[in-house]
Amino acid sequence: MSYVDEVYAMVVEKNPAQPEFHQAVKEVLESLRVVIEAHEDEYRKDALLERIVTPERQLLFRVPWVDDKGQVQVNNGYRVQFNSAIGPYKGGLRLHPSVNLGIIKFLGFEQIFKNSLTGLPIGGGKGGSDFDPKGKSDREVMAFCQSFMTELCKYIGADTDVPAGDIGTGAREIGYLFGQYKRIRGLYEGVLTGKGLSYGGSLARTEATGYGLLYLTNALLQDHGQSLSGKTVVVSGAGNVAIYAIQKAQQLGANVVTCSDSTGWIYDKDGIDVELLKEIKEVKRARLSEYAAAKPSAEYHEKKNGEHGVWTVKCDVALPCATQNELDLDDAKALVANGVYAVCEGANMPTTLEATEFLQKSGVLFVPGKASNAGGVATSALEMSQNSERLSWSFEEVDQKLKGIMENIYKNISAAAKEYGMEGNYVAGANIAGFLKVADAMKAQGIV
Ligand code: NDP
Ligand code: 2IT
Repeated sequence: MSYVDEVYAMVVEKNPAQPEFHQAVKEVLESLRVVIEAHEDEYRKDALLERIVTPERQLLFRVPWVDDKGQVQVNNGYRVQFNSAIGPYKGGLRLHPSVNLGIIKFLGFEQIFKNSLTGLPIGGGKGGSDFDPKGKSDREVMAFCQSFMTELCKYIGADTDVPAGDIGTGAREIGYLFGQYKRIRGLYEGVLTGKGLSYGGSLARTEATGYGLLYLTNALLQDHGQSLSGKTVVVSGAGNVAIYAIQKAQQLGANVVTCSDSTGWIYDKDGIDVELLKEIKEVKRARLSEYAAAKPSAEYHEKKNGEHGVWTVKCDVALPCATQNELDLDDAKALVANGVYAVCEGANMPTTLEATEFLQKSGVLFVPGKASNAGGVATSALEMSQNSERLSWSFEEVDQKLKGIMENIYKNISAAAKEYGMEGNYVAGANIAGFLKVADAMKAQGIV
């Protein structure tokens, strides 16, 4: 058996019941096959692959908190410190009932290569909890965040591990987490990113993942002699990534006709009204059905099992920005039948392996999340730089740097794919380019 196949079999055996983690590892290892085979003896002797698929440290902890009725609730807390070869662990905290160790490991593993692609000195990590902020009062969310940080604060710090937002963790949660860290550790430092602007946050971090996705998509289209102007775009999700992806796509001249949440989806032929969407999702924390109630041009479709939602809408560009495995083979077939030109992932691993393969074989330009959604974590790294030098840069300065980073990522993944004989395969390009830097740093640092 080849080294790549052996390591994948080992991952499946040693990490039972973690299908998302297996999926993420499989995608990366398949892409690396050509690189590994060229240096198989050296990598095997150093157990490089075994080390890269094994987290440096996994923290699992109890998070007890008291709800508004006086009842004690208990959630699971996680932080997986996956790889620190190129910098302190960096990655978000997900708060969603579906969170388990396998999900956090898949996200942490992806983060290693994504962070490497940014060109900035950040290692890979991820954390979170099965706590569901939906429907909770602000006090309940604060109680949870304080309890979560009371344990987590022992293991993180501005130079060791710097968490941030992800699904269910936005500005409110980051504020409560930061307050508790400062209170217990007595340190005013950049231990979290995505902070509010009044206490060390960076301008443009809120917009960064969505804007970055569009900067990369724009670079991709330009490289193929196209532009976003006049293109029809479908977006899934209605959270942080989706909202600012829609906004930037519109600024670049596209017509964005869909968005979705966990209960249903919107088709608005006149184009999504971002201000209305922000009011419903960021301020009222309400359901998308309210969008259609407020805007006559919009249709609301309740989510049903087996229904393919936004992917059935005819479009030129599709941007999945909600969650993992939200775009399956049937969705990919529907997109191709409707003539889709490019799919760029805003979420982490939103496209199944079968769907990815089908899109690529059908000639659709496909960019994986670890490249196209890296603008969020890249801007987090810019927030860390600003915190270290105790300065704040202007919106324009951060936004310009973000744009440069995304264009550079596109250039690098494109060049890596070409160099290894897979021109246009951006999955391979992203995995190879991300891996080579981490592997080089791991080799230089010896067996640790
Ligand atoms: P948010 O919590 O702000 O928004 C998530 C959106 O996706 C919401 O509209 C939510 O619906 C929907 N959603 C979440 N889970 C499900 C599900 N199981 N089924 C259907 N819909 C779902 O999260 P973000 O926008 O921050 O994150 C979206 C994706 O982008 C995730 O994959 C995340 O890992 C990734 N990402 C985020 C970055 C960031 O900086 N925030 C950076 C890079 C990647 P509802 O409104 O009903 O909750
Ligand atoms: O998936 C991601 O890259 C994020 N959720 C952002 C991580 C970060 O540290 O900003």
